[in-house]
Amino acid sequence: MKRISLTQYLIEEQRQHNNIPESLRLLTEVVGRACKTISHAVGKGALGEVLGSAESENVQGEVQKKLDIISNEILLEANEWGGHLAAMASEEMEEIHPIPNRYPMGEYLLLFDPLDGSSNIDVNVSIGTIFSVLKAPAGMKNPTEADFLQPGSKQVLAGYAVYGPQTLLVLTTGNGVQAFTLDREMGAWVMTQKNMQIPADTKEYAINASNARHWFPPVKRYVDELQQGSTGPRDKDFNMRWIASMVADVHRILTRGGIFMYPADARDPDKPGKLRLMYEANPMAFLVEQAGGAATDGKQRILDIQPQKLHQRVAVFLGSKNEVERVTGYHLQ
Ligand code: AHM
Ligand code: MG
Repeated sequence: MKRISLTQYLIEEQRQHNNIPESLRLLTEVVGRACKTISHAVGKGALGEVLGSAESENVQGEVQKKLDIISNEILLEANEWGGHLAAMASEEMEEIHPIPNRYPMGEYLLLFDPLDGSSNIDVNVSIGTIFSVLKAPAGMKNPTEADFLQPGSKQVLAGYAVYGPQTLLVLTTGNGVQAFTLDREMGAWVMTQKNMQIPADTKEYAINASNARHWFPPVKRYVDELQQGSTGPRDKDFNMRWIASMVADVHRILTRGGIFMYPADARDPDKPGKLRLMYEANPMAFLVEQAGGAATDGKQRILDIQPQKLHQRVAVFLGSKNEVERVTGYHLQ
């Protein structure tokens, strides 16, 4: 099989479709390089003394793991000096991070969850990095949080790296979803899946069922029907998977279909779900739609939501189209 590197893919994509300006391509390569460095740190585990908690909390009040902080630093340092970005924002930082004055200011805004699936870090289960790129508003001089508050439909690039048995980089620039595997000997991203497609139907669902008692009626109804299997209204048996790393769950869905749910629930009306809109739900929704799937918050398309805050949370239903439409329909009835 002819090997196509990330660089070659991006250049050919630009030639054929004119959808990846040079600065976006270079920015993508920098993010890919940072993910290689994170993959290396993750792979060292206890030998690199990177496991365990740090003594700090992030903006969401969650205890930070050492690897959360290391990965955040790696992404900031890699992306600061290239001249492609105006500012960055991260799950691990309360405020946005404008590019320091000593470097030229570029035209893009980068958002990331540097290490998603933190609860899996210390137990050697797949974790990942999620990223999203927006264009800075025209005429912007000093970037502020308000410049980031654009709906997900404005993303020009989104993707994730998953650090599992293999390290993969999966991305979209709005022309399908491609996956690259890290060739560890060569240090290169090599394309291994082109145009990933999510089947419209599935027999697999993913939800943290320990929250069942808090679910609202539409989610209860939907999951209850799945669990009745071939003796219930769905007439078929469903299987469940829950990795508790969104990247790994979404990667499975991009590979073989399925529905992923992190609903809002009755616990806290001010906290709709657990996942963050701008650097978790939006990039995943862009990828899933580009692979023929659907992504909603139960009522509307995630990519249409106008963000109010950088760290805003959102309910998430994504994956195989017919299932996402069904559970969304139950919410709208
Ligand atoms: P994190 O960004 O702090 O790691 O939290 C996000 C993760 C997702 O990767 C995953 O889908 C979810 O939290 C798992 O939540 P739970 O602990 O309820 O299973
Ligand atoms: Mg995270």
